[in-house]
Amino acid sequence: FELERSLRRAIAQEELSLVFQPLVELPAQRVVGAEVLLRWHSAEHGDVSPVRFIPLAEDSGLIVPIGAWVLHQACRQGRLWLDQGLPLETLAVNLSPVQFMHHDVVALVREALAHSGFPAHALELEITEGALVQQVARATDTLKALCDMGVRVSVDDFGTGYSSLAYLRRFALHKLKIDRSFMQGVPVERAESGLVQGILDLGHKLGMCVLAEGVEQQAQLDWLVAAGCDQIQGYLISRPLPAQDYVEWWTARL
Ligand code: G
Ligand code: G
Ligand code: MN
Ligand code: NA
Repeated sequence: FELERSLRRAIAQEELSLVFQPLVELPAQRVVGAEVLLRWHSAEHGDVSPVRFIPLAEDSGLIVPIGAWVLHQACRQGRLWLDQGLPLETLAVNLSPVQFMHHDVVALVREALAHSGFPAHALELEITEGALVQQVARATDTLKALCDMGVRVSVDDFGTGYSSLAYLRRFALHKLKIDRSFMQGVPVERAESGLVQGILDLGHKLGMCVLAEGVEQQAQLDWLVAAGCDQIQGYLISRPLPAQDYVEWWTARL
């Protein structure tokens, strides 16, 4: 409750910030962009993990203004990087299921793109499986509208939800992001490696891009290259970085 009161003031107090984790294309390890992740440094509570405050924001409705702030801020940052000549192809922003199901996400995205001048084709929205299957008709309309705008949508934490696979065919989805929990057994565990290979094949058969999250070891990267994985992200490449550090890290690799 105390935490919720602080969170309510976090935007106005400028306690929220964004960090950026590089997305890398295989096999060349070319940087294509970043996933945007939210950070909160509270005056009263210090650094609070999104694992704690995102659920709180969802329960209290604060996710609506916070989610809007993240999207606007991310698009503004992306526009600045494009203006600096950085070859940004993908800026991936997480959307809460609460936002996706109960609010006009299409209007929000249109506004953020218009205000910032960030191109729709460089924006990717990450949603979890659960958000897609609760209100199928509504989700279909939302995804269709986003797709018509040129915005891509990816499935975050793929493989951990309770949904059927049927939705993959029904919806216009660009990318599967294999949850990082699957990566722990790669390449040593046969069963887990088999699961990852299966998801790669499934995604590719459906014409989707497949990204592996949570890549921490060179042996995992080598295995993923051989398995035909399209993109990776994880501590092996880089931790999520503040904007300035991200640009320096990226520039050094160009
Ligand atoms: O960055 P970190 O690994 O601490 O994030 C933990 C969780 O918080 C992840 O599940 C991530 O998707 C979620 N998260 C981080 N930033 C955002 C955000 O901007 N919006 C939403 N909805 N979730 C976020
Ligand atoms: O749920 P989502 O995929 O949005 O969560 C992303 C979260 O995963 C971020 O909070 C980020 O800090 C974390 N993360 C990113 N790369 C790694 C990694 O290589 N290992 C682990 N353990 N966590 C990671
Ligand atoms: Mn994500
Ligand atoms: Na994930």
